Amino acid sequence: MIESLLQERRTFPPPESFARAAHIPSAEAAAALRREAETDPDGFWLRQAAQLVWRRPPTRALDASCYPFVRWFDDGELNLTESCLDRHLHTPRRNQAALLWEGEPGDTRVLTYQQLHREVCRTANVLKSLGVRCGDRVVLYMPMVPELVVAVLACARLGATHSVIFGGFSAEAIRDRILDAGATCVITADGGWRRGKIVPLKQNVDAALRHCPQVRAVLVVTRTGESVPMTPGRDHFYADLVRGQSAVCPAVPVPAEHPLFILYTSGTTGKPKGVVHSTGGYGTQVALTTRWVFDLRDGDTYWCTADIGWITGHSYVLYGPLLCGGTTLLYEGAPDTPDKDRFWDIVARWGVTILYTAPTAIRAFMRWGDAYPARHDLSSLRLLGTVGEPINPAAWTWYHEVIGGGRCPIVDTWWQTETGAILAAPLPGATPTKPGSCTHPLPGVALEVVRKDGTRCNDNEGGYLVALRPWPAQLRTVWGDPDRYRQQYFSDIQVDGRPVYFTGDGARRDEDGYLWVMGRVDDVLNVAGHRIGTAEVESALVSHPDVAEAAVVGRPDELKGQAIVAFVTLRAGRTPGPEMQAQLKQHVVHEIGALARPEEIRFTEALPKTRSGKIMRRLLRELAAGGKVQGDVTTLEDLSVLQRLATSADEE
Ligand code: 7RM
Repeated sequence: MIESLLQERRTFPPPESFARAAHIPSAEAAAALRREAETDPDGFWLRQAAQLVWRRPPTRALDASCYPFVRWFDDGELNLTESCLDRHLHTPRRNQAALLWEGEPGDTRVLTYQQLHREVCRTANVLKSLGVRCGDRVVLYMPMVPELVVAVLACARLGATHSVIFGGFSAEAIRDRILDAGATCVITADGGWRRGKIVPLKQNVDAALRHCPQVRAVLVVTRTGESVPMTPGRDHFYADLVRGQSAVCPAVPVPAEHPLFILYTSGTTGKPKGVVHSTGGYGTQVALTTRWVFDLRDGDTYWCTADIGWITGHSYVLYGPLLCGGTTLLYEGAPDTPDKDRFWDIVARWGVTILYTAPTAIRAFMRWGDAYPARHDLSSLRLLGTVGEPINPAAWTWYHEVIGGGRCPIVDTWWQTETGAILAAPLPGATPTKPGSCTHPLPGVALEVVRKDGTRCNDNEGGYLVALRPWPAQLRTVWGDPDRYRQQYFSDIQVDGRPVYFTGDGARRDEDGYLWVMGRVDDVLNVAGHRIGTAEVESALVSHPDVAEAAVVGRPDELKGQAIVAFVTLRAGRTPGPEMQAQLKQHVVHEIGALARPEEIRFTEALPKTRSGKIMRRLLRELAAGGKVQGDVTTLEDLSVLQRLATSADEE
């Protein structure tokens, strides 16, 4: 059992004006959907699937005969790019913006649905000319430019499985992923812009390819114009090949279960874990959740700030909004370039109506201060979203007030690379929100909080977050390693004698049925026999007006089993020191109780994060225990953070 100590009691009902126009406009409408999904799940999901364009519509929903390996819409055939693009070509939407793009230097581009369709077809023809066929794997290592969206869709057009590697990864990481996927073609760029500097993408690809003889072709998009070495016969400039290509390219229909993409995510071992997503099930649930959770509609300017190298970018920058016929904004660069108001400048200039970002970014904005958003008119915003980590109520409140002007619902969306689509979130026109809770599983989704033995937890009893039933967008396997799929996700917990999907997260449900994710169970603290989730102690620390961000870990302690060590980043202009340490310890005691009192508080300029912005508590745990960091640090975003943390500890 994981004890739950912190209680947030405020609730925020959907604003009436928002609810009136929403796709799901009331609690009654939401309840009706839940009932429909519970009483006839197959019918429910088949009706949702019918929102896509199928060459052969499916007649079956779930096939669990090889559970935990599952199939959805098994007898259907489709090409997902027809749902994203072709369906709009004979409607007025063809002249609507599909993509709004802004580069870090300030250059911009807009592509209508018709233009995007043409570019995708031309690029698909280029790939075809390079020998790419249905079922091949293509690796993409690119900056956030329109050509990345085009390249992803061009692969899907041909039935080639794409694997996007985030532009911050090293040559070694690219090599491992190319080899694991067995990719034969790589699409990259000469470079990309990040904080005014060029990221040497092509150079990294060249280094990776020294060990990947099966890669026959490299396509290089020109972004920075820097000269890059080209290997004759293997490397081609995109501009040279796309010139003269036909803007017609028939979409290749594939079975619903065809792998649309592989996305690598860090595992506990060094070997990359290739999460495999399907076409029909993934497309169905991503489209559905975009409509339900973001309430996306005509006229919206939708901005999800994630990089397409992450699942959030796949599902909610690219596929979700395009499947809904929406307008999606892409920004290439950093949030503090040229200044710390870049995001607010973008929101104001493009008139962004829906903004979806991560708690780590929100906490950075809080830390930078209110003056930056205050410079801009943010009144176009109507809905805010968050994803990636538990959001501390303090950061939620800041987001709600300072960015949302108190008028925008916030959707706290819980999901994973493996789930493909959002599984728990408020329906913004129907669900009252509580700061820090992702509220309820979406209709049709069976998330539950259980004990190690599979029995259901009581209200407010912390436990393990599991999915009792399969869902259409779930991962199908780990690429090339089905045993790892079963072992990793289905071997920890059984409910009624049947293995269920374990998310790796700890959570509780409160007395109103609201879900509170308490962090990864690997990170759970154990103080004097009390198992405490990291999220609650961190949340208490961040609710102090001087704290911007906090991460807590356990350090082995003879007396208590573990003692809590807190790593704290202060807001701009606050002074670290013994007095602040005492104050913060007292604050936690006041907010939670003496058992959560940090034994030690360490101030730091920055916390170690993954490249997608999640705090890496494992590294802090090793530091707190007094040792050197031994484990794998390849997913760390900024190595110097670790060095600085290590030196600050030495100085104490
Ligand atoms: C989309 C994404 C997944 C892990 C997940 C959680 C944490 C994500 C929330 C959250 C609390 C949220 N995919 N997480 N969203 N925790 N509230 N709304 O982030 O595969 O990279 O990470 O992220 O621990 O298991 S991911």
